[in-house]
Amino acid sequence: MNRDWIATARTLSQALPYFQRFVDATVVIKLGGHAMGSDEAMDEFARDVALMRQVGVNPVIVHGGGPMINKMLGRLNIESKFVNGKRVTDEATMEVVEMVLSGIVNSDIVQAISEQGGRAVGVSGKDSGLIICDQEDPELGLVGRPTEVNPKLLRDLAEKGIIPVIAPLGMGRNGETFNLNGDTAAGAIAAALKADRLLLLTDVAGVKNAQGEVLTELTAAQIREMVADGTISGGMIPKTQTAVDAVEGGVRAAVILDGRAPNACLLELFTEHGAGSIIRK
Ligand code: X2W
Repeated sequence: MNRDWIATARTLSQALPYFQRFVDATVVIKLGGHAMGSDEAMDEFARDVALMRQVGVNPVIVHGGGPMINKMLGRLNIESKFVNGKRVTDEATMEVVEMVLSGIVNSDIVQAISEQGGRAVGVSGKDSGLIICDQEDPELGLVGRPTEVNPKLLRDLAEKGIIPVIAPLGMGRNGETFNLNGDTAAGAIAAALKADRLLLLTDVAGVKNAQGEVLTELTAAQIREMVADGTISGGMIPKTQTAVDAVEGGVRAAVILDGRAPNACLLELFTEHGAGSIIRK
């Protein structure tokens, strides 16, 4: 018999304890715009998500789409402006953000999961009062800060085996639509669900020490120290902050990992090896 098939069967057999460990687990996955490299990468991500559902995990997908929003704003001659990594969002920008996130990115992910035989439904934080926001900072315009998350819709969908795919928008108390950073939205949803895992898929291998080596296990206290002494800097600051807030808000563990690596989610959940940096309280 071909050795590859023997190896495949062995791999499946070795995954059994991991499948068992994650039966009925809620795993919130943030898929960043930078991690959505190519059609092939999207198909592979979708297959991994469909497989998770098949073995009894309840995956909840929250996506970003910053690069896609930038591209569309460029086509419309609207300037992209960021303050501390967040998009300054006026009304014209908000229209484009909503159009791209809900109309393009969300529906592409839903379609990719459907093509792999999963049952996925696209929603935004505005559906069923999922994410209620206040304005984060007047300087940022229509950028929201989640104040209330109502995850009942997500529980109802999970019970029926349906995978929710969520665009990071929120509704204001006075009928506004707010733009949310994708990581912020994923963290808030994971905390409201008291998720077993929050996987933050990005385009770096994980949290690195001063020597540039990826640290596989970290605590919230260690992250705080590394931010204070400058070892964690730039875009990794909000990402690690999301992870820390999530674990302190009741998520069992958060993982920062490279979404472009092959089968990143499966490697993290279903093998001893794991992937990226796991952060616990
Ligand atoms: C983000 C939403 C998309 C996002 C934006 O407008 O770009 C804010 O900055 P990535 O791909 O995860 O960066 N919202 C407030 O978070 O995309």
